[in-house]
Amino acid sequence: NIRERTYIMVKPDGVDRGLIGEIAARFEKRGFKLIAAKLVSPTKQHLEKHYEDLCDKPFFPGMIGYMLSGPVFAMVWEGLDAVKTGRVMLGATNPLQSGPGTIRGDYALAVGRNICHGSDSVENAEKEIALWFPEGLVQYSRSNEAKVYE
Ligand code: YYY
Ligand code: MG
Repeated sequence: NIRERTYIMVKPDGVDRGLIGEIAARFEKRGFKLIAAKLVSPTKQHLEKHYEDLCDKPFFPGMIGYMLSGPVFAMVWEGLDAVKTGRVMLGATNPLQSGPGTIRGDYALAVGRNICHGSDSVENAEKEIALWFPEGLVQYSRSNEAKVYE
């Protein structure tokens, strides 16, 4: 589905380390279409909602604290198999297991400082996009579509 959408977020450590452009550039150059983006300081309640499936995990409080340490850069990217491909581009949750060429494999070392988030299923992507962009997305057509897709 070339209209599949995924929620990609540069976490506070990624923002602080100056990696917003680097991470966005990888999705942009791959051929994905940016349909929403903003720098935002989410509340604790908002982050707890985003990570609600993990609320029983021992690392949850520390992870929420880290996510509150600075602003995040929220993005929605659209394109062929965006959810699965986005996860491949991010790399494994633990950066030590992320291959070179992936975002985490190139820029991170610790699981609790893995610089970026990407939706893990189409269903969760839809939930996350609604949570982070209640104002809606940006509609426009791209002139390069026939070069990106056959
Ligand atoms: O989707 P992904 O970010 O790759 O991993 P999740 O299992 O959804 O965990 C979310 C987030 O929690 C992860 O990116 C870092 C943090 N975390 C952690 O700090 N320690 C762990 N053992 C597992 C996850
Ligand atoms: Mg996850």
